[in-house]
Amino acid sequence: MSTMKKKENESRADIGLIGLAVMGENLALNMAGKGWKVSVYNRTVKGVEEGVVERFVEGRAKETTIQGHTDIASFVASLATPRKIMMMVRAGSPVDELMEQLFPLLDAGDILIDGGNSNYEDTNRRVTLSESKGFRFVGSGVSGGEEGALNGASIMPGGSQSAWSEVKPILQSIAAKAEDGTPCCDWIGPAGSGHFVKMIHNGIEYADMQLIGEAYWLMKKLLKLDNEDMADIFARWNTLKLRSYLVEITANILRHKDGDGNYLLDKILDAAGQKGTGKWSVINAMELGMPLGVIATAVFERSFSGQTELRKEAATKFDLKRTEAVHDQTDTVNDIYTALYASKLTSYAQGFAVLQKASDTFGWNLNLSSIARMWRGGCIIRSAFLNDIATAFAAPQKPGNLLLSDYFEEEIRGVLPGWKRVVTLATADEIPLPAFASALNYFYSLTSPKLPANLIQAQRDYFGAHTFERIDQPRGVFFHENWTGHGGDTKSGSYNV
Ligand code: NBP
Repeated sequence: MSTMKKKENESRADIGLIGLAVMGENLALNMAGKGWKVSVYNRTVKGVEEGVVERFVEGRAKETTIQGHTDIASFVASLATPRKIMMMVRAGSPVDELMEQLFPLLDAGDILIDGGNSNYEDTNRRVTLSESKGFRFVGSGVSGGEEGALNGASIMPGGSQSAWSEVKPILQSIAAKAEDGTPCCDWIGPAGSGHFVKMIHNGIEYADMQLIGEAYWLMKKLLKLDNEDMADIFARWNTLKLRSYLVEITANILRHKDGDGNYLLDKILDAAGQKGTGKWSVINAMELGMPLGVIATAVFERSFSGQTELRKEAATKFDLKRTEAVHDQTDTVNDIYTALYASKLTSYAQGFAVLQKASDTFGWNLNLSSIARMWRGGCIIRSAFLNDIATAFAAPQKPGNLLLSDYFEEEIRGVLPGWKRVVTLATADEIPLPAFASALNYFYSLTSPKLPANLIQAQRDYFGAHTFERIDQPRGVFFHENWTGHGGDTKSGSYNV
């Protein structure tokens, strides 16, 4: 590049950002605050969203150097090469539409970054498409909501490897910093791996929220604690091993009063919504043949919560005694703490096992310890025990399952009695706690050298000639039994899903 061209390039913006909704605006302000020259663009839909760019540049961005563009070509031209363009638009077809508009305006080596919640398979496709045209594509999960976008998010980039050194200084500067000062952003791996990791992050978030909900419900229904008592308990837990953003905000939510002086939480309808990343986590775990029961339970419980009329009707038909028993409050609260800790751990163990399986299946070479470190700050599931998880996965002998690492094996040993007591107590007192129970049952299955699947396989062979392996023969040798005496010897084709 000639000196003149170099100078021209230096005067241009370091990064461009497209999509000025809540995430895009705050990320742009975060970047500008870190000293980067930022250009922004938002499509203008006449009569609907007219003036989005002007409103931002004249409003929140007024005191900054952020340049606004209402024309995509002038936006692209304002960027230093290789161009770095971050898209913060609605996931799905908007990303493809935007890419089609951008492609003719780009030069070889330019980098598109999709920071939205895209499906990782879309990102696989977009990386391949962009690279086939000589461009680079980074699919990056961003977690932390509005607050994280402005003050530091957890950022999970993957895709075109050669883009990492170019985007790393910018992305790491706007990422949250863990307590040891490390940025919560590092390279995840090729193709759609960044979005896959973000998806599992969100799945874990669903499970964390369901488990905290069950802990709250047990204290309310089983122990009849009031909101202030429960807020104190969650606040105390937030100083212990359960220290995390979600536990912290739960204490705040429990104390929050409405305008009339009553607790707002008690007035909120018990019907939880969802946007889909929990569901995607479960679908993908199923595709990979991996158990992800705690997250699946959390997703199904959100669906169930929406069936309010059905639940009301069922409650009138079954007069369950519910919560008549009196339990020692201190002991039971301690047991709920241990059950929440153990169930959370189980959910993380399942989530990380899915990541490992995806890594092996797709050849991503994921670093689970680094992923755990990236989730320590900025994101919704940030928590103290991610330090212990990162350490467990950094061990020279990587555990086959998180719960089997030396540290967590000891932890589970310590909390198992309380975990069992809580599940037993609530079941007997007819209080639903599906995620706690699912987690405990996963642990029981995990630690069972034998399971009743011999019977399932026998049934499959009985009705469908699906064959079985025998314990007295090597693995991989399949047998078929003529169970009824009048079946034939023909076996069904065997395949696994
Ligand atoms: P939204 O997901 O609501 O998306 C709105 C933005 O997308 C607007 O700038 C809109 O432009 C733009 N857009 C749409 Br819709 N269709 C477009 C198209 N065909 N071409 C160009 N632009 C288009 O915004 P958000 O809540 O800020 O989220 C942005 C991304 O980040 C999403 O993928 C989201 O899932 C993800 N995310 C959100 C959060 C959160 O807490 N909100 C957290 C983490 C990740 P317009 O102004 O012209 O309509």
